[in-house]
Amino acid sequence: MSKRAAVALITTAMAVALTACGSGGGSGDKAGGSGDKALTVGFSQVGAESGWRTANTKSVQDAAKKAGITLKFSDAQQKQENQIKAIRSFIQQKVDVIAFSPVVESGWDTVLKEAKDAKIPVVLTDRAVDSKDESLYATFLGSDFVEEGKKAGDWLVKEYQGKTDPVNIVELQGTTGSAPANDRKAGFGDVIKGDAKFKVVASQTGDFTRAKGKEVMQAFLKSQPKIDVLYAHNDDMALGAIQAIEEAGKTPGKDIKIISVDGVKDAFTAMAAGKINVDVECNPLLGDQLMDLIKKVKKGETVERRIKTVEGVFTMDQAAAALPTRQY
Ligand code: GYE
Repeated sequence: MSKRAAVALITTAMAVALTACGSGGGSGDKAGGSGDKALTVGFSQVGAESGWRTANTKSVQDAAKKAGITLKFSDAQQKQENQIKAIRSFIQQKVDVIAFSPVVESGWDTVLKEAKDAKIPVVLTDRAVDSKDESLYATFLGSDFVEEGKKAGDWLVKEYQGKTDPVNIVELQGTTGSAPANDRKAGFGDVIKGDAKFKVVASQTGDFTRAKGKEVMQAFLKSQPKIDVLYAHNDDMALGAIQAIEEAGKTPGKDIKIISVDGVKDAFTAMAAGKINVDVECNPLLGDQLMDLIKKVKKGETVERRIKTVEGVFTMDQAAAALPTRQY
């Protein structure tokens, strides 16, 4: 028998067994054991704006395949209207579960209500929404972005401990209105506000992309007479900014210290070369955990409302050693 035929046989046998056990259960699972039939999941991804995102997309697609889940994948190209359209189309197609990473935090109540009315559970991944009504989604899996911002701030405070001269900081924000941009800014601001020597002299969005990161950094370099530190909300913007700094004849990592977030391989390479001083890790490999959650939610099992990813902080002196084992 071919491997595929054997798998099909086992799957069928399992399905029969599960239907048999499921029929007596009746804990709100309408189709008795339907939780284990092949699920169809609609997944609306933010876009393909960064290395982090590429790794996240691959993780989700690979995990779905591994879990035997049919994934309807839609790329929103960083536009909320595209995500709303995708979610409506998933509702129309009657998918089992909708998962999505909301590009911005606000403005989701209407479409989430539509999913709820259609009895399709929603799982948030990576980014959060600011909806007051928590019944609009089952759970949220992702990083604590405020914490990441705080870690970035903590590094800075330590780096300038005992010094009194003003420290001029420029900030490259992520996509305007997105949870990671809002929270990374807030967490960082919270930590540095305790010491008046830290001054954010310019702060603007670079939309989480290399091209925008470079462009905005060029403008900062022109308008700011003295920049000591760059805080970039992600690696792609930091990498773009490094180009701008080098083209301006300055040395990234020395003349301008760089704090970044994500921890993608390209940034580790730059860090090992002395161009990024510290990188706060944000793990994009959420696929397997997401598929587990989706299955549980579909079965009506109780899941935690908020599941946080565990992450570290890497400094320049650790970069070279850590580089070979980076998975994204
Ligand atoms: O930091 C950035 C990406 O939402 C955590 O989105 C994610 C962020 C990540 O574009 O690189």
